Amino acid sequence: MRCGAKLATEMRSSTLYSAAIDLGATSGRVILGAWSGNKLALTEVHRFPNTFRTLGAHDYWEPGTLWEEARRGLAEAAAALPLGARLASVGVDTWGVDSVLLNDAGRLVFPVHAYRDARTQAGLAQLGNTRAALERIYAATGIPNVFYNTSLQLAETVASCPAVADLATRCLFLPDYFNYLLSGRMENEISIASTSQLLDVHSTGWSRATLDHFHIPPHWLTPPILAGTRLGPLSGRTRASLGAPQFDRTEVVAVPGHDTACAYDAMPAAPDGSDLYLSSGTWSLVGFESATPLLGAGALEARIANERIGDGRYRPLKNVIGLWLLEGIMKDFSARPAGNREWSALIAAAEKLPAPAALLDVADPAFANPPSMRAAIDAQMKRRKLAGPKTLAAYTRLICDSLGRGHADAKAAFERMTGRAFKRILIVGGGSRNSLLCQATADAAGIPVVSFTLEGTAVGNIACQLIALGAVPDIATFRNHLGAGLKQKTYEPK
Ligand code: LFR
Repeated sequence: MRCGAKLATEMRSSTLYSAAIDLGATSGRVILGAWSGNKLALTEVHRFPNTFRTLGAHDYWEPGTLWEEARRGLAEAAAALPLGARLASVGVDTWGVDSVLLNDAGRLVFPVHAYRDARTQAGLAQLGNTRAALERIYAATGIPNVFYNTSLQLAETVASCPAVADLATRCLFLPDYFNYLLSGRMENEISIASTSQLLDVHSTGWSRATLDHFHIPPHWLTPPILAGTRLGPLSGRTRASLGAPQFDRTEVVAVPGHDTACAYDAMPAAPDGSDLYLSSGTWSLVGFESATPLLGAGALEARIANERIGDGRYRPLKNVIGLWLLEGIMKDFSARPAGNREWSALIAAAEKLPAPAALLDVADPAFANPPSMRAAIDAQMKRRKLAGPKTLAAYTRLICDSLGRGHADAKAAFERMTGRAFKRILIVGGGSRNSLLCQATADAAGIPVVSFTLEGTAVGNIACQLIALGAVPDIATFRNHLGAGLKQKTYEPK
């Protein structure tokens, strides 16, 4: 949606302030963006840790805590504005797949499970063992059978608590839910909807056959909106709770609700499509943009997820386990580097070690949510009759080299299937600061890795708001402006 040309001109001439609420599985942040003279300046106004809580046999998020932190961040954003300035807009993105069930009055009718909850394991195995159903569902949704899929989660909810089918009238994904709290509007946004394994891969609607397969009430979901839709001003309640005049005309914009979609939007990629994208954080998401999905037996075998860009096009990607491995190992060594200096020292120590004789099989399902990551890695090494690492630096080396190989395998699979030849891998996210990981990826893939000092997800989130407000014409123009001022580092393959 665009606002009038007059307003757009007015906005271009002065600074426009937008806030990104970016919720990650291990940390959340609120970032204030100031857009002026075709340049985006970011200020991180609030950062907080996030974690799921285990209660009995299950894992849950705390939506109340997340909302509280989001509101605190908005208050900080208002406090950071220059005198007299106002916040033009706000947008929310989160990790994928997790959802809330509500009634028409917007009340939560079921606890919010976290995607690493083992409750989907039985459903995962069942679908994995039913080839015909697996093929049908992949052909319908373009999403492979992964333990965290919303499809498996909602199927388990309905099977274990059948009464929920009557209690709940709506299913909103997490960013949709926060958009609802902010604006009062219940909508499903397409990029986050596409992580569910319930969206029809050939249209922008839901796959009825897939909903039926998982016994999910179809009325829980409404036709997804595209990213960039303006949801309206902050609701009276939210506006009142924030109190400050800076929020008087703040608009809620449905940005790409999926953090990975936001991160991809921020990639200053070559317009000819020759760059492969790597969003590297808790997960490694390797993919590219495409007008068409990648389907068929080869794509299913390679576990390619045809997630959607906010405008409805495709982001075929492979999800490699990511730095979750390293986060897990840190817990086992209770030696988490305190700051950037300590991180650099650990990476430098790992870089000095000889390359490991054999790499991890990063697709091992045992790595999904183990009680001890070190024990899970050791068990795999033992099973394969390999000597395991002993020190934190040695684990770090093994993990980074193995992820590099995983990234390169994803590239090879995409090239095989599309006939494309990627020339560079662009990396954003926490992993872009990890020189060991960047070099390992370049070495394994045989092409340069270009890392950007860029809060990719927040930048993509804000880019969508700027486009919705009419301050920037489209994402290609935004990337052009962004690329001009970015610091980058290139890792050549050795
Ligand atoms: C990254 C991410 C991935 C998704 C995983 C689980 O934060 O959104 O894209 O596959 O979380 O939802």
